[in-house]
Amino acid sequence: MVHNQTHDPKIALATKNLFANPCTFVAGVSSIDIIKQYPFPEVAFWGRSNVGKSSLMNAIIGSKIARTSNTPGRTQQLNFFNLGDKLMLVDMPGYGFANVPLKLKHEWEELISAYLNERDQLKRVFLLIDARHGFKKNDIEIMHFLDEIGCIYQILVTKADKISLAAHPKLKAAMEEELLNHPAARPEIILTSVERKQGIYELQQYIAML
Ligand SMILES: Nc1nc2c(ncn2[C@@H]2O[C@H](COP(=O)(O)OP(=O)(O)O)[C@@H](O)[C@H]2O)c(=O)[nH]1
Ligand SMILES: [Mg+2]
Repeated sequence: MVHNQTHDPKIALATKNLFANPCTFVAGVSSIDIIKQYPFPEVAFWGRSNVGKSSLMNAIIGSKIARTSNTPGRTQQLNFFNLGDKLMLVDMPGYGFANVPLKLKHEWEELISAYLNERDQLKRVFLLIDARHGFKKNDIEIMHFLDEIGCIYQILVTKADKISLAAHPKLKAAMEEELLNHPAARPEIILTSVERKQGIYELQQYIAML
């Protein structure tokens, strides 16, 4: 949202420089043991399947990432994308197939748990929420899990174009109220739409400032 954008020329330049870098697919890993340690910071994108993770990552990177991000079979891996040896973007496996309560029992859930608990480079988890649905039960479960392990996360609303502009403040207010129950959540919410290119630059700035 425009009002959250900063016009500080230093931040604008840092943002421009960071996202001018080429982005390359590094690896998809399914075991914590084979996750290489890279010296640069990481941000991870998480959310229900189909929430718009790949689309949003593509939007902030440009089209350079698109070819590899959505390859079938990589859905239960952590996918690492290297942005110019400056930053690693991590595409996490989506959750919420059917309405099964989340139990961290499957192999890939253990992978996620180990990754979130142990990864020193991880600077921020972005938790994506579909504007049409708001927080679902399994989103709340994930948030409690992140609170428990003390993993700082930031809510990004996706597909903001799918609800009316008039509904934006109401959605935000309801979500902000829920966030009061979540100590590891950053209080601010960024509304995004890949369709309308809304919130993309704001998110780039946020990442550059990390
Ligand atoms: N209208 C609209 N559709 C979107 C937006 N972002 C993603 N989508 C659509 O949502 C679907 C799932 O997106 P995808 O990025 O594959 O979700 P992922 O499973 O979380 O990686 C695709 O059909 C996208 O085109 C958006 O901002 N607006
Ligand atoms: Mg995807």
